[in-house]
Amino acid sequence: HCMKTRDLMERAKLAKHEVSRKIFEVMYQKQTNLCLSADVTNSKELLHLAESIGPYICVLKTHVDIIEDFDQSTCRNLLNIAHKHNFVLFEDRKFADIGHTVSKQFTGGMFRISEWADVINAHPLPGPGIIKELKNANKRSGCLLIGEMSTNGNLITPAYTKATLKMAEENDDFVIGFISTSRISHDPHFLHFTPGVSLDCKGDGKGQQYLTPSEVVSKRGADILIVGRGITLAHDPVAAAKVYAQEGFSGYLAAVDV
Ligand code: S5P
Repeated sequence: HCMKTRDLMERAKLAKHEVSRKIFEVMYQKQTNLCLSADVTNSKELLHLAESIGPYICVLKTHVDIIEDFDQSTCRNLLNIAHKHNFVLFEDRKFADIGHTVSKQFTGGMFRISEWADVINAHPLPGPGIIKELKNANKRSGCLLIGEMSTNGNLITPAYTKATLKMAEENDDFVIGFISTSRISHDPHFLHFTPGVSLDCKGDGKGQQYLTPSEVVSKRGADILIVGRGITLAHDPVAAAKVYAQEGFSGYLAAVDV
């Protein structure tokens, strides 16, 4: 049983959502569990990162609301690159409001996230209404619940994380996993994405706390490592991405289930 959940094609079969199935398949096909957090502030830089680092990632994570020159062509181009290099798009909007509001934030405004994002995320803080309304707005995207955060002094408690798991289990036709810093569920169909990953830094002086790729994958049980500045600010981002991808995936294969 121990190695079973490390078997990506096995997990793809167990997936309850089209998007998690796709992610497991991409991880298997490309032998990578790296998610690039492409936190840059203009479209050209974003598309350049997607094009150059695309071959080494399974997921590209965006914060579209920090892009100064955003328009719908940014998303169209990003979708084309995602298709070409076989990765999925994750908009890290962290929905956290009442159902009525989040459904508008998800589908409308300038960003029309539901039209292009394969993966979105939400804080479970407001209660199950947030999940229900996001799902009603567009169930083709898969949702990650934020069950833990990487930042120093965050207010999340073990009871909150446990309640997050329950909410995920009750909505597992839409919730595909978690943002977390440890393994929240032993159910192999749920994905665990872990941010706060760096090979060089322990923190950023602004609350972010870092662990290494092997720590998050081997010790914390992450499926996918989220790396931002460790790659984007590296002297050679492509070379850095290759190192993170290699460390992350070898750690994933070697890890026993935690
Ligand atoms: O708890 C969290 C959750 C997230 S999604 N801590 C995080 O750092 N993130 C995101 O991961 C954050 O918004 C940023 O986009 C990325 C980490 O970036 P880095 O540059 O610190 O690697």
